[in-house]
Amino acid sequence: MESKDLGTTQINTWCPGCPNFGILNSVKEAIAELVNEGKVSAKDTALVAGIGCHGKIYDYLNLNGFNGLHGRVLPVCFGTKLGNPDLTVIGFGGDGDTFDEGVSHFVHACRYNMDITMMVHINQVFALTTGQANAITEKGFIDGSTPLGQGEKPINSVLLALELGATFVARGYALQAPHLKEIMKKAILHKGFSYIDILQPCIVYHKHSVPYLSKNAYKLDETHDISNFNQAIEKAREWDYSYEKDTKVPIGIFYETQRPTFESQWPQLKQPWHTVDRKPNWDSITREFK
Ligand SMILES: Cc1ncc(C[n+]2csc(CCOP(=O)(O)OP(=O)(O)O)c2C)c(N)n1
Ligand code: SF4
Repeated sequence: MESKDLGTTQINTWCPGCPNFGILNSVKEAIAELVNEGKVSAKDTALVAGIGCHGKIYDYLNLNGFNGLHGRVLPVCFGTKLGNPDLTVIGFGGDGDTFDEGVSHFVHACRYNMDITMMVHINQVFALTTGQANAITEKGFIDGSTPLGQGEKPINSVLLALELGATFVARGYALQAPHLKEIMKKAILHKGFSYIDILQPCIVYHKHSVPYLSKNAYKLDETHDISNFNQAIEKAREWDYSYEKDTKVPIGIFYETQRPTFESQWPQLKQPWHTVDRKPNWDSITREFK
């Protein structure tokens, strides 16, 4: 398989130069490589997307899936995985989608450790609706909805995922696509809940993040021990999603550990639903009511 086989004929309506193209190319290459390595099957990969600029990725990937409601990527991922645990389930959310409308689902996804991968496009605004501040926007950000400046500090999404117990936590940068692709491959293969925080600066409504991130993003190297939780927390605290100071922004895998997945702990799920014989014997079921 070539990555172009995962493309579609839909007209792409992202702004020319949007870093979402980097995410699209990375995920196509990651999945094509995993298919060629015999590690996943494209036919058994299910894609779930939210509503927003990020959600359009659903139209541009030739995979099965479901484009759901704003903020509800994770519940659809859960249902898909529970319906057929053999599927490789990948969710794409916006930062507003995931940390505003859908934040409670994120909390429980990290706790549950269901075997799914969640990729969140971090552009620090509600981009599709023209750039309002969201839960990851830095304090002081001025736009039409916050003309006097955003008052609250942003959520540190990597730190949140770690504290909530996600078993794979990483950050990628959409403008460093080969590095992002490698993170995606590892996240998809990880058994448990994988979270990737993907820095995806919106070049229309949050354009100051491009020069900042391009200058300050640096790759975690082998001195970072991904099995060390405290080190991961320390790295996550290096950048607080603000732009006041010139702070280094780590990208790469922060943390990976193993613990039982949600689906492995429920005896009812040991036999996947999709293999159950669904031809009920109506006579015996209704006999006592006759
Ligand atoms: C429940 C609900 N609330 C609000 C909206 C309106 N809405 C559509 S897209 C969007 C912004 C999406 O922002 P984000 O999730 O950050 O994704 P981005 O566009 O930045 O990729 C909003 C608020 C909606 N469709 N549904
Ligand atoms: S509005 Fe921003 S996030 Fe949306 S397509 Fe344009 S550049 Fe990308």
